[in-house]
Amino acid sequence: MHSTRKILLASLIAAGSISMAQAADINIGMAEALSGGAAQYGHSIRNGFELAASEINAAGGINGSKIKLVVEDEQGKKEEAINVFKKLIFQDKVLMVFGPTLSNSAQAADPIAQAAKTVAFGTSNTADGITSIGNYVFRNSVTEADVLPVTISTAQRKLGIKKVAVLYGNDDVFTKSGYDNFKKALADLKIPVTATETFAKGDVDFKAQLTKIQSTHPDAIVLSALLAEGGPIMVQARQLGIKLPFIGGNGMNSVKIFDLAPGAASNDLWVGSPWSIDNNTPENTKFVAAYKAKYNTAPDQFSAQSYDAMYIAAQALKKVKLTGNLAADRTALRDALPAVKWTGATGAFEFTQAKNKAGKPAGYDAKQTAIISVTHDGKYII
Ligand code: 1QQ
Repeated sequence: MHSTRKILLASLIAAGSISMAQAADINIGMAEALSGGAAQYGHSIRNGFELAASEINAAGGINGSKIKLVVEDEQGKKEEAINVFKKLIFQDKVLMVFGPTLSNSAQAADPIAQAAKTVAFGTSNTADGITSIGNYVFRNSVTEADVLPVTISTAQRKLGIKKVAVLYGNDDVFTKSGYDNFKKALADLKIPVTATETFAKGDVDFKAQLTKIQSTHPDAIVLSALLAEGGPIMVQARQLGIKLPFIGGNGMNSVKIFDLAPGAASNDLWVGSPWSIDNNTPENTKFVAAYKAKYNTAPDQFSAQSYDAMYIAAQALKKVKLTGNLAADRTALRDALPAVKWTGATGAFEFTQAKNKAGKPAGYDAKQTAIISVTHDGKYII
């Protein structure tokens, strides 16, 4: 080798830029909503993945291989989620796919991954039934079924609510599942419902539903919504003079609510999640600082979930001996995932097996405890 080339090569090796026996990259697909109404969540999710991947790669990668994220925008639409899952799995030949953002899209796209025996790992899918699709479907997002009973009982205890009105989106898998679980939790706690009102994706005027709700004099409004509708709902409620607390699901658990419903409009919103920015464990403190340094803004639970998910996948990958046979490697990764235990930004995490509709073992859900917080002056307070 030419001596100057040799020196250049040696200095690159010394700088850690390349290694003598550089292993192939591990391609991981990411299908998230990066445009459209659900992009409010998708951008945070992408940031979390990219931060974790860059940390893992900087620390030497996975047994010498670097993680390479193959990013696709599924636009928060189920048809697009199907398209990009197909592209990532069959064209890009990724080892596994993270996403999609909404349960609505996951219900449509995850069967593609299941049929192709490729892991689909959701970090923000909380509706019932997603992991019943099959044994290649994983999520680290805690379900509405697990969180909402805790949110309702905490709000009942702390606010002394005796009766509530319910408002929900009836054309989305997540908002409908949230409604089902709210309804069950309210019945279990014997809290009467004064009115049940609905809306659809893309609606902008909620005054008719809110006025009806107001006339039934509830103590709180239980809201199963995504941010695109949930933000305007809170604004219009306050405009109508409704100062009641709102009790929301995962869709309302984002700092974006403070932009969409500015000032006092977003006050008194109760939500549950395993993650809080104020949780000062060493893992979360490190995550929050690294996120702020990289993105110049504070993280939210969506970025915390995706950040942890990348580390969870990395723990499984470290145990897998990749052979280069894609089908075998995809299955080996699936087989290694269920045993992963990880303490990250969202606290201690492990998987729990989900069942399909016939009661047979299927995919894997998150086993984590929710913390309930309430918004006040642009902050979630525990
Ligand atoms: C789901 C959700 C949404 C709030 C994700 C952004 O939890 O669709 O399941």
